[in-house]
Amino acid sequence: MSAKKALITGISGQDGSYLTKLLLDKGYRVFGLVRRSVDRSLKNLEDMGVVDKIEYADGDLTDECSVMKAVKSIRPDEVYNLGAQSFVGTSWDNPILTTEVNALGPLKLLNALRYFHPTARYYQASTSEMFGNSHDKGLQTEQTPFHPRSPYAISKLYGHWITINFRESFGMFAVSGILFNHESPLRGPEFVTRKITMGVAKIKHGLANEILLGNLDSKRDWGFAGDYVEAMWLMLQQKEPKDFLISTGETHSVREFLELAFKRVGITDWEKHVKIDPKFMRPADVFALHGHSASAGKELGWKPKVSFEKLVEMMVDADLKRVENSARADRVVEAII
Ligand code: NAP
Ligand code: F7E
Repeated sequence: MSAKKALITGISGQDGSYLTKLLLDKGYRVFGLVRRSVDRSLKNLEDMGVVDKIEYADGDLTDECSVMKAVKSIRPDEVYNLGAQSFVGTSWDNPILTTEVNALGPLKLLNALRYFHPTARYYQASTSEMFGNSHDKGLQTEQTPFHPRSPYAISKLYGHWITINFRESFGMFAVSGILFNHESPLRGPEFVTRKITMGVAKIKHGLANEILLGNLDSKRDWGFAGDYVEAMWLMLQQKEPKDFLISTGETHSVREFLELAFKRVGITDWEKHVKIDPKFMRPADVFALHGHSASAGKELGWKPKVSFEKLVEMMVDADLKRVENSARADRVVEAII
């Protein structure tokens, strides 16, 4: 039997890199939709050791032709739509771009599948941001009403509903995963966890003195990206298409993240190194996310493996290594010039 084909948009991002590794290990042929850029940096895929094992298709989620061409030529068994303008903060500065990519992107992809390859199974990367500050006794479940608080969350809500609509209208196997925050050493540097672990590593090595942050009381249900991509794959292996909420069931504040990250490098008086900069406060923040993913446990047999503490340690250790390696590289350059 020939290998299953998976098409991943957003393959160069954090989740795309972990998912690629997972699928290649399972024997899939992995195709990645990649948009043109000046340096074509596929750093995350290099770090994951998979950059040469992917078949690339030129394309952009804002360009319908490129999406149709990819679908028609690859005819994938599974499509994972991870491509997005994924940074909530930027979505207030670039709301139209955010909407074009995050809302119309899934529509273009679903439409291409509907007309050219309707048997493909489709995964939509939905988000806990869609809940905003809405909760049921402090928790978010699949039944919690949505109340998006940013252009990002609103664009993702469109992606979520259009996925459900194509499933209900055309009988397509199209599902949406409502994933809570998930992090890793490959997390983009603008997100609060990576911003902290990079800052901590630099402070430890005397290369910086402080980290500038916004709302330290904000709480998130933080998991490990490697665990979460398994849930995406499991969702496409089910008999019936169904949406699932994916979370760890634990919630922690930015403050707690800071405390653990500094503790990892032996710094206990961490408050000395953190300054509040109003620039990093959001016009409308989501204050506390705490997911209840019981259905994923029961029906997918999914549960997170990496704890919050281990996640923080893993991220700090990776950034310490990066800082040490770049300091070493600088010393080599200094010795040469
Ligand atoms: P990420 O690291 O920011 O990656 C985003 C990816 O989208 C990158 O590969 C980027 O490509 C691609 N992209 C951006 N604009 C595009 C466009 N116009 N056309 C095609 N591709 C485009 O995001 P992530 O953390 O891996 O998240 C993956 C998905 O899950 C996203 O949809 C995100 O919104 C969603 N999500 C994430 C989380 C989380 O906590 N990580 C939680 C819930 C949902 P370039 O390299 O070219 O920029
Ligand atoms: O912010 C607070 C900030 O940018 C987390 C994306 O993957 O997860 C991510 O979105 C919290 C917020 O992630 C800073 O106000 C304080 O309350 O790391 P973040 P996010 O906004 O939760 C969801 C599920 C997604 O779907 C998104 O794609 O931390 N915070 N100080 C800060 N945040 C940042 N970025 N920078 C700060 O200085």
